[in-house]
Amino acid sequence: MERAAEHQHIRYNPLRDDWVLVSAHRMKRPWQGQVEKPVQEDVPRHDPSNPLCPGATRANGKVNPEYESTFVFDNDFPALEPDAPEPDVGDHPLFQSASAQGVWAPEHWVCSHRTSPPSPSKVMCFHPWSDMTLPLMALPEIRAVIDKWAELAVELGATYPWVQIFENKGAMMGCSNPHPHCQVWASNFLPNEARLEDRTQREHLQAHGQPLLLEYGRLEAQRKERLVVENTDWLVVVPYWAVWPFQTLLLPRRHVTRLQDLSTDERDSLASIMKRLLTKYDNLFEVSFPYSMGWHGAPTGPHLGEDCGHWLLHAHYYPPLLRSASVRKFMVGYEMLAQAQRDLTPEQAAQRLRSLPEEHYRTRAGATP
Ligand code: H2U
Ligand code: ZN
Repeated sequence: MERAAEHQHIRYNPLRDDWVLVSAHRMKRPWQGQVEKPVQEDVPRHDPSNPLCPGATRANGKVNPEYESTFVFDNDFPALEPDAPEPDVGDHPLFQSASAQGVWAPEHWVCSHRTSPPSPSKVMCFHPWSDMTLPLMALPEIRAVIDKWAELAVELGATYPWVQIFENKGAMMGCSNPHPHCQVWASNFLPNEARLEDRTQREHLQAHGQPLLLEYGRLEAQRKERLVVENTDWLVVVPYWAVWPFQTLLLPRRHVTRLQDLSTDERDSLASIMKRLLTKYDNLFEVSFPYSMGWHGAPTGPHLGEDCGHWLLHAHYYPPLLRSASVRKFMVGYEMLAQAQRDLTPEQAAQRLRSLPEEHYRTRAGATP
């Protein structure tokens, strides 16, 4: 891979069936572009006017309980509602639309003693403190987050075909509230990314007899050059086809297709590997590292009874930062009009992340926590 670090080339992403241009030599160019404002790290631990805090009043007038671990509530400004009216289907193939609501088999919620379907848009607070983030949380606290994710995947996945769990971390990624939280959006349709990954994984299994990501993870575990962290159940790599500078892919070693199928041990080891990865991320530029992350697993709802063996559960981490806490990668010009392009190679990014300490810079001796 020596030559890859010096010469431009394109790499294939089998999960998205597209290509990325790698032009590592561009890292040497001077930067006179946008520099982000320093990230504000002095968030108050409790702010009664923050609607995500324990005991605070939300926009709809509801008061949050004095929660001590995770706390889930229905999004007061949901992008998806269970009872949206049917749209006009369109009068021409070039003007198509379709329903974007929950598909409700009433027997599901009647059987589970519900009188109405669960809201498909949830907010989940990770911790009662606003100045906490996942890498700073204790392992049992992260484990509680994982258990709650799995619970929501079961609850909403009982009928919704796709349950998207995602975290936008940091103002740079559009996060509107510093309190540690994620969102869950469930839909009656497979969103584009899900549809694409369903097709590519299905085709790979048919053509090669092995699930795409299971085969990929095993190869990366042997090759090691893109490995960031690993343990008995999980590995994290900067994927061969990564687009964002420090993008990573979190993969289980076992053929598990959904979050809710993880064993107790796998949940504990997931908490551990998340803490190690996110600590390295924060240590890279000594800043609370912004990213968007999310889980992808086999579709649910009506797909629960189908063979989804082509899927492997995984999480994507997409951080925007490139060369410092203040210089980010932009997906503009060539990326919007031609295809994704990256500067440093995935191997160089993995090497940098691998070499970082696993002790968080804010808790190191002498640091002010
Ligand atoms: P983001 O910062 O990732 O957007 O998450 C905050 C979410 O919290 C956002 O989706 C919701 C917003 O709609 N929210 C409420 O549901 N109620 C409130 O009172 C404030 C914020
Ligand atoms: Zn995916």
